[in-house]
Amino acid sequence: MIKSVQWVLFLSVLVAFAACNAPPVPLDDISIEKTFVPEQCVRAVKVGDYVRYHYIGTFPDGKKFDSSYDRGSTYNVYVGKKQLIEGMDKALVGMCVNERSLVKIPPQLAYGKKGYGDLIPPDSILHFDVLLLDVWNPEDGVQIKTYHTPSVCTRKVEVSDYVRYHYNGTLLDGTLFDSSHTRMRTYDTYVGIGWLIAGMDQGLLGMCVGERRFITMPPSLGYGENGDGEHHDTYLIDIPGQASLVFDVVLLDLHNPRDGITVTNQIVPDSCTRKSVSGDFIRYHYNGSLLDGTFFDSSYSRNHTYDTYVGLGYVIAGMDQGLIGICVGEKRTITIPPHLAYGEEGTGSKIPGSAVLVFDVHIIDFHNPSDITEITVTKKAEDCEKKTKKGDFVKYHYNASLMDGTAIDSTYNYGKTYNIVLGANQVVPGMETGLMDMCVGEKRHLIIPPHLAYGERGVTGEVPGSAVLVFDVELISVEEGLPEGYMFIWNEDVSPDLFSEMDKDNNKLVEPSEFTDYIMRQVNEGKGRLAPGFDPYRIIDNMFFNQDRNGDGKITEAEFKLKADESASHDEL
Ligand SMILES: *[C@@H]1O[C@H](CO)[C@@H](O)[C@H](O)[C@H]1NC(C)=O
Ligand SMILES: *[C@@H]1O[C@H](CO)[C@@H](O)[C@H](O)[C@H]1NC(C)=O
Ligand SMILES: *[C@@H]1O[C@H](CO)[C@@H](O)[C@H](O)[C@H]1NC(C)=O
Ligand SMILES: *[C@@H]1O[C@H](CO)[C@@H](O)[C@H](O)[C@H]1NC(C)=O
Ligand SMILES: [Ca+2]
Ligand SMILES: [Ca+2]
Repeated sequence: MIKSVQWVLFLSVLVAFAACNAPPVPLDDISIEKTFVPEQCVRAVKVGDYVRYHYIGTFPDGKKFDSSYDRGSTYNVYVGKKQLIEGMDKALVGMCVNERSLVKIPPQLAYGKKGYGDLIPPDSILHFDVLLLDVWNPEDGVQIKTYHTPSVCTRKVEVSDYVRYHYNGTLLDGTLFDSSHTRMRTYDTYVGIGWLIAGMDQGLLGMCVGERRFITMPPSLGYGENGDGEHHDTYLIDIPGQASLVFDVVLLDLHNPRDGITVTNQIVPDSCTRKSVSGDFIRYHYNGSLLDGTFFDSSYSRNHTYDTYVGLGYVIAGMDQGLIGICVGEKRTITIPPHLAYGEEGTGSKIPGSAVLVFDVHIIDFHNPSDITEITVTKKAEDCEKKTKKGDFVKYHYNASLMDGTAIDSTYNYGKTYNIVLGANQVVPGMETGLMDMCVGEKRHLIIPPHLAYGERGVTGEVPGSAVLVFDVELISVEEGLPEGYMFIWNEDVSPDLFSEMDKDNNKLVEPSEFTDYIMRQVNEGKGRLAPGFDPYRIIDNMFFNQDRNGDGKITEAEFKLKADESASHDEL
């Protein structure tokens, strides 16, 4: 054990002796040992390039005479322009960024016989441990390398456009100096009008939303000779002087302040007789997304249409415009620049400032508060003697749906007609109108606005609020009503002896049963008529009640006369 240690020591002394005393091995030329070669070399240094590099200068014995690290900044210089010792000018050519080499330079390619002041003795061989960090050429412009192209690109960035993008900014050696991600928001700016460093102003032009590219620029188009230390609070590191910059950019949004809305992907139904105008009330479904496809909201998620007036400022300006001139059933994509949407502020957590919004809309229905029931006769009656009027008792079939075709109800489901007295508020006002002046056998198509149907509230589970209704009706039968205000009329002259005819048991009182029997008999014999469509017994009870002035359940002859003399009410005999 001991022996071998001595052996090692002895050897090392020998080597040291040789290094000190033997004359240096004469070098004709520089020698380069590459100690690190990066996987990729985008560009090798050429004569005339400008480089930034770190180095440690030592003598062959290891003694350090200089180091850029000690000065805390890279050495920046043109290559091949005799600004460096000849050996260095040679050694740097062909180097790649991030490459590290040990360069040995003989004195004739360094400081020669003279040496350099006190620092470099005459005839010194110099060793430089060099790490190349940056290379550019004064001829360089912006270099753009797109590495992801979106499948659709309807528009490319032009001068004076406003863009939102994410980026990572690195130096050429990969050192990250800034990223929009660290601020967790996009970088939002005008392009091409000097809001950005020149390299970005140029490098963003022609970009599509969704595109990803590397934008590489020389310092003249970046932060120049002095770099940038002013953004200390936002940047991860200061940008050194004379540094090339590489921005990895993904474009998320793009518009021009002069933009209006755009309408695309229109699918207009074949039959469109009416287009929305300002002041209409629209019910529609929508999917909302940002320009890069990020979804932010949908009416479908609420299972409810979005309902609003259009053109009156109830919605964002772009939507107010985009919903004009639209048909029921139409689908369209409305793209809205931020100044017609939520502006520079954005809204909520999902719509960033200056965001362009894309709405895919589907119009379910619309109406105007001044609309009346729209009646279209779809089948005329063969012969029509009488047309329906107020008070008539009508029987009809209907199929009801919403404007988008959703079925709501149909009499065919119940296998029987729907029966009403017209004008008696038994159906919604729009339906009353729709069934007037109609002939038996006639068919009509009715479009009823919500204010003449179920209003803003609708019918839970059946009719949505503010829905326009569509009815196809067929009139099956009509029973003519009595003149307005009458519930019973005589077809013939009234018997002069009415009271005694009613008072069957002759006790000088008309009891309810006597009254009812009598009226029903007149109706059955065709001498009198009750208003159709109502419960006859309720009408008769009502008549009795009117006649029985003192409310004792019996009508006396005096009560009978008194009532007959008045003739103010119609429900009398
Ligand atoms: C920037 O870096 C982040 C985080 O490493 C990465 O998710 C993103 O894709 C990079 N590129 C861009 C253009 O944001
Ligand atoms: C919407 O309707 C679907 C299916 O009927 C249901 O699963 C969902 O919970 C509803 N969403 C809301 C917000 O009501
Ligand atoms: C909204 O998105 C849903 C789900 O992708 C889709 O079914 C619906 O048709 C879309 N609506 C419109 C108006 O584009
Ligand atoms: C209602 O729909 C049924 C079945 O589609 C049809 O046979 C009938 O004619 C329709 N009625 C009206 C009044 O349109
Ligand atoms: Ca009696
Ligand atoms: Ca009485």
